[in-house]
Amino acid sequence: MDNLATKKFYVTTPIYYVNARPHLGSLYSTLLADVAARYQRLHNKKVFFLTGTDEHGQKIAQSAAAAGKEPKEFVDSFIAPFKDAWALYNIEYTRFIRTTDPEHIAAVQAWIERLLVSGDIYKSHYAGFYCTPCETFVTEKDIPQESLQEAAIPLCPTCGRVTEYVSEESYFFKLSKYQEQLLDFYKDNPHFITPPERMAEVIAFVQSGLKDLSISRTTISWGIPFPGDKHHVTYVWADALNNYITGVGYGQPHKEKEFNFWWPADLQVLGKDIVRFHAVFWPAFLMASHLALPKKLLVHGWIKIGEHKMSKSRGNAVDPIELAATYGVDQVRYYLVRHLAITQDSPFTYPELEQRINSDLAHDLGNLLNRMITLALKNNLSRVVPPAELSPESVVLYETGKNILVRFMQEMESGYMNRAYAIVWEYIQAVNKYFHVREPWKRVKISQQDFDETISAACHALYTIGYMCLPLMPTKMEQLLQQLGMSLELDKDIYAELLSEPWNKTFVLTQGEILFNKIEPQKEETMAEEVKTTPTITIDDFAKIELRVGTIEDVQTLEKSDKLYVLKVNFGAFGTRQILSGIRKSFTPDHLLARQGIFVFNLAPRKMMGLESQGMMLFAKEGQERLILISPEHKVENGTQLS
Ligand code: ME8
Repeated sequence: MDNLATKKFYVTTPIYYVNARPHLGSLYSTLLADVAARYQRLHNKKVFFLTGTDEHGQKIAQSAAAAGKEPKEFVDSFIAPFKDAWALYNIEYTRFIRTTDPEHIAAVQAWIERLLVSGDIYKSHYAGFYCTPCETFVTEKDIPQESLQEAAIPLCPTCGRVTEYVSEESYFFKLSKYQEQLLDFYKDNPHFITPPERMAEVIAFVQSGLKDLSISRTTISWGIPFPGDKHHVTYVWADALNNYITGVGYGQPHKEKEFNFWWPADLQVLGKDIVRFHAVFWPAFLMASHLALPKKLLVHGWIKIGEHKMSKSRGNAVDPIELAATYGVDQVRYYLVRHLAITQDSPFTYPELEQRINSDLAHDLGNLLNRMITLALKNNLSRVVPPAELSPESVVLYETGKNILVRFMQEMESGYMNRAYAIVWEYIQAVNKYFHVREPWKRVKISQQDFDETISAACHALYTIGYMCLPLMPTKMEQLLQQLGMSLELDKDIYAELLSEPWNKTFVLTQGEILFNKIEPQKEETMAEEVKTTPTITIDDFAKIELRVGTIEDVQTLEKSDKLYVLKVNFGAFGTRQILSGIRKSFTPDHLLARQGIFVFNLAPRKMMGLESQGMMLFAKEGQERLILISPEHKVENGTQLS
């Protein structure tokens, strides 16, 4: 929790190319940054949240020409769609930077001038391949050998599209000079990149040898003019990456104090497609400028539709505006941040989104709040004062809450926001169970005092949950807190307070609107009308099937199949088994990990795609395709048999 030591938090998103409207992928990065920013504000930190748009380069110039517009007019037309989408999703950024902002342009030019003087930028000649969609020079070692042999023009190793050969005078950044310094930095800062697997890729890339980086072009004109040489414009990444410092005042003398306060960034959020630019080029630019390096890069995977990355160019992009209109802003925020695995690629599916809204939000959380308030008010309890003493069950709930809060904060600090919210849901389940066990609807007939105590404990637990979920669902959680009679307190470190305070609050309950309505699942057109049944079997037939509970400890995808997951399932004393399951369309790995399920344990092993499956996982099947995970009501010992 290193960031808690300082009172400021500076977070950035990638700046998005403005050749199309924002889609779910750009929303995802921006949401992660927003949740981090809101979380840190609740720690009473001063927060600067920078996002914006990347507006120069060949790709934008080509898109503008195709649309019959001047580049500036073209890029201007996309600013409102971005700002409107972010406003709709309650993205609370501090500044929206555009790389066409005059102060950014001046600061990038001053940066180049300084590095020309120091010798870190020099003029030479570039001959090689360029990928316009990625706006990147493709170095020889990146080009797959087959691609070199098969065609005169190689394909881009990142996006697989045809590159173009360029041979022109160019300015270079002395990237090679920083190879050792970069490797030392990674060694000294092993947590620089979350997740650590990406760090290994970056180190391998740098170890394989760095070439100097071309940072200017002579054959395009839509870019920042290169200072002192009118034939050149700045290559997009030398322009774009610097937004992270110019956005907080770098190179602007009247903003020197501001810059020194905010820099270095505490968290930079980005997708795995641009990790090399951020983990290699960007630190080297900063080293050359004698500036501190960012504290952490949070590198997330891709949102996929089926097998493909969601992208503007593929035409499979989901529109965040339409999604919010159908499902609600906070519901979409919840689903993306909680259910997409930050560390891996995750499929986006409507059934999964609907299922999460119905089960996690409407059932687990919304219903809990609603049931508790309805019951209290029905029994004339609206002002809930803290009890003189907590019952043993409430003490457990209290202690669990503190423990959950510590684990939640650890995951938030290290960037694993999906895991942090999985932990919050553990607590929501615990509160539901507490309510179920305490049976306040029966208790009220025996002891009013006991009833009041139970309601107070549930209110305190929901209050903690409300603040943990506030960064994720700001509107809904403000409503939740209001129904508990609490107004938002934003001028203190609320998490420190929640951690240290006893349950001593007085709540004033009011019945508000239902927080989350259930979604009527979209009807499957092909759904069979008649109810099918199978012939009856005898009890002896049934006794042949051995069903056991196991915990899923690992989920791997199979390259060759778009349906199968390879699960590692722990059956306790019965060992760990590999089980293949064709459920990729219904669940993300994150949804399955650490969950208990029911398995046919004595099914004869069979081979699928060359791998042995040693059992079968059971699901409830709604309609043609919708699978619902079946778990024991509460955790049981792995290997427990069903009877
Ligand atoms: O690369 N899943 O801009 P860009 C998850 N201008 N995230 C996705 C995504 C997907 N399917 N598609 C896009 C650029 N993203 C440069 C960045 S930064 C100095 C310059 C997100 O518009 C993800 O964060 O292509 C990815 O890195 C970013 O959008 C790329 O946006």
